Amino acid sequence: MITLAIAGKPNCGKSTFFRAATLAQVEIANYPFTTIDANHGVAYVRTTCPCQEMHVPCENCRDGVRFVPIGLIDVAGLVPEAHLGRGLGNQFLDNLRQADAILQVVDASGATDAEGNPVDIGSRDPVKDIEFLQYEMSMWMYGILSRNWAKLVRQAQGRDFSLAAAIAEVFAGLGITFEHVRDAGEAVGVELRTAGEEDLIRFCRELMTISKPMLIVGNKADQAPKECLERLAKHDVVFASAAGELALRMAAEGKFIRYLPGDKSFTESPGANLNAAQRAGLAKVADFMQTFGGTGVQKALDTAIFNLLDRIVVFPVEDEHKLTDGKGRVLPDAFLMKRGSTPRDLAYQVHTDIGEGFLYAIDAKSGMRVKDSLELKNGDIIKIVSVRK
Ligand SMILES: Nc1nc2c(ncn2[C@@H]2O[C@H](COP(=O)(O)OP(=O)(O)OP(=O)(O)O)[C@@H](O)[C@H]2O)c(=O)[nH]1
Ligand SMILES: [Mg+2]
Repeated sequence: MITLAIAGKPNCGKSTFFRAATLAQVEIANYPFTTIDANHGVAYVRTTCPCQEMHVPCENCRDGVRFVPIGLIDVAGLVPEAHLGRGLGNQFLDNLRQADAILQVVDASGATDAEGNPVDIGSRDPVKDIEFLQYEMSMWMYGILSRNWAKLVRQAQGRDFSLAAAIAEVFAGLGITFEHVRDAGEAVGVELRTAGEEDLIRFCRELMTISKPMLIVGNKADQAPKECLERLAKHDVVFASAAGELALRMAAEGKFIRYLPGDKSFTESPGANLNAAQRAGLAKVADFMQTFGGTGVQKALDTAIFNLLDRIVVFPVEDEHKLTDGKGRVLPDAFLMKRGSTPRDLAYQVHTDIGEGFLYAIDAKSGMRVKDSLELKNGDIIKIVSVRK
């Protein structure tokens, strides 16, 4: 499953974000290192279900809103110099290796210092929190590279041996490929074989950026002073109130309100017995949503998957008329495919056997057989015809 990791300094609201997105019971508290072991859960990205457009009855969406599962990891807090073992050290950087992309949560309200200790709201410049994670991750990679460097260079003296291929092998566990290494090498523009420490650090930074895309989430925006918001807004940031989203998700679970994650507003359920404190809390969240166009949590997840990782949603079916699978379930699956994928890629994603036996595909919306080279579009419903089942 495509997976995002939530990373950032301690106490910025990572677990609150995680809990809001997964409703898993994880610990939240206003001090650093509340989370020690990474939490793994399932979150969802939001898309339009094609059932309404196609006029078919569907049990896999909510009023035409479809939620597609992704993996989410809540990583322990990282402090400056984590790569040297400070704070909880390196093992948490290791957690990030399983992720396709990273949500970097920063405390937009400037209410926590570099180490995550509570300070007065607005007293820490939140922009300072952006830089350090990328630095820590690059330095961590550099540490791995430099430990292996002498051996790699020695090996690369043999003929027909590519240093880039060997570097890719060292970082294979991080999902780094030969192409990533080649592109990063080209971007820094130095001959790696003879590169010095500074160039290798720059190379690692480039490699990190290419292989682990990051989205910055400006959390606690609900209590952020205007100045902090303005400073952060100069960067590419999704503002959020994870605490607000959590309150809404719990209220919706309890049927007090009608709210789907990612909605721009919510409504109170008729007859909901809210007390004054609950009502005041929800009113605050409503204000925030009005200013920011929602709580930002769903937006962050969607932006990471659809923009950063460039995915589209495709619905495979077995019956192109009823839009069902073999068991008669309407639009049972939704796949997050890389943009540019073809029907054959989809066939492989459904099952290797189906991919290997791929004959052709039918676009259920048009009812037409489509070319092998067709680029799938977001929202496509595709029947795969394969010699294998
Ligand atoms: N105002 C406000 N407070 C928040 C928000 N999100 C989290 N908090 C508070 O920030 C504190 C830290 O939240 P956690 O979710 O435990 O933070 P964390 O990043 O997981 O912390 P560590 O596990 O210690 O690294 C708690 O007191 C939360 O209630 C938010 O969106 N707005
Ligand atoms: Mg935590």
